[in-house]
Amino acid sequence: MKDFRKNSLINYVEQLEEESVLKLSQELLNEGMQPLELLQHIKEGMNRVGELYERKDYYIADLIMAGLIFKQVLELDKMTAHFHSKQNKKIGKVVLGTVKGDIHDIGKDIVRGMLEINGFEVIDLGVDVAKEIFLKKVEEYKPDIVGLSGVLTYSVDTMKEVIDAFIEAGLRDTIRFIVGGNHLTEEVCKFMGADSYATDATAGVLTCRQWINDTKGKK
Ligand code: B12
Repeated sequence: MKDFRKNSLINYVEQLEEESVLKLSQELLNEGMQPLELLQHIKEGMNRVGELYERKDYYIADLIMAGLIFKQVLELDKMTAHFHSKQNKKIGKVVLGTVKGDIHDIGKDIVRGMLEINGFEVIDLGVDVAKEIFLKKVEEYKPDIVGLSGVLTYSVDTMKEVIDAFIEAGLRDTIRFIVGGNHLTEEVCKFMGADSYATDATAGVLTCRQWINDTKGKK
């Protein structure tokens, strides 16, 4: 029964059935499903939307609709409580942003929420962020970690450009870089010169916590 409803949810997302997605999400949360599990199912539906777009069965308007549905799920009370509650005691500081040329922000916003509930202060620079802005904000806020988000293939090059700009400015050794996006791999991470990568928020936040626990950052 549980699997049936989980599959229904994924199908509703794929079919962009906004009302059904929201209704079933709310029901599943009320019945005790954990926000992180719900997130995984919605994400699976989004992947299918992406595949339909790639096959040209869906258009850009469908991607926009999928994005709007996802954002509404994140605004359900139990999701907001999970992803947006801030801890008073701060364990570290992260400058986070989606790199230039990329305006996808759903994943970044989830990462921000999860970092915050794990005690990080997050300076969120938004989307389409130029390397100069990352440099300026790092000099201003002196974070432990910089998180770069990007889900487009060409964002890999842009992320590398950001890290290269820090090397040129002589600031690379003062911080750790974590890059995130569901197409990233160990190999790509090495190519960019990042310290780590994550294809989901939970793994990324765990890495950030380990860095703080192990060495209190590189500073
Ligand atoms: C919704 C969506 C959109 C929406 C975005 C709305 C928004 N506010 O974000 C809109 C309509 C704007 C959009 C536009 C485009 N999109 Co789009 N989009 C998607 C879609 C369907 C879902 C993305 C999403 O939100 N996923 C859910 C989130 C939760 O997952 P996530 O982003 O991966 O984030 C998780 C992890 O990656 C990780 N993470 C992410 N960032 C970070 C950062 C750090 C530091 C860490 C630790 C972890 C981390 O944690 C997150 C949570 O677990 C994807 C398909 C897909 N499979 O992802 C296509 C997809 C990403 N889009 C695609 C394309 C092609 C486009 C357009 C170029 C289309 C066009 N012709 O205009 C434009 C590009 C616009 C631009 N310049 O950025 C392609 C990219 C292909 C490629 N290989 O480059 C995809 C893969 C679809 C496809 N299969 O073809 N899109």
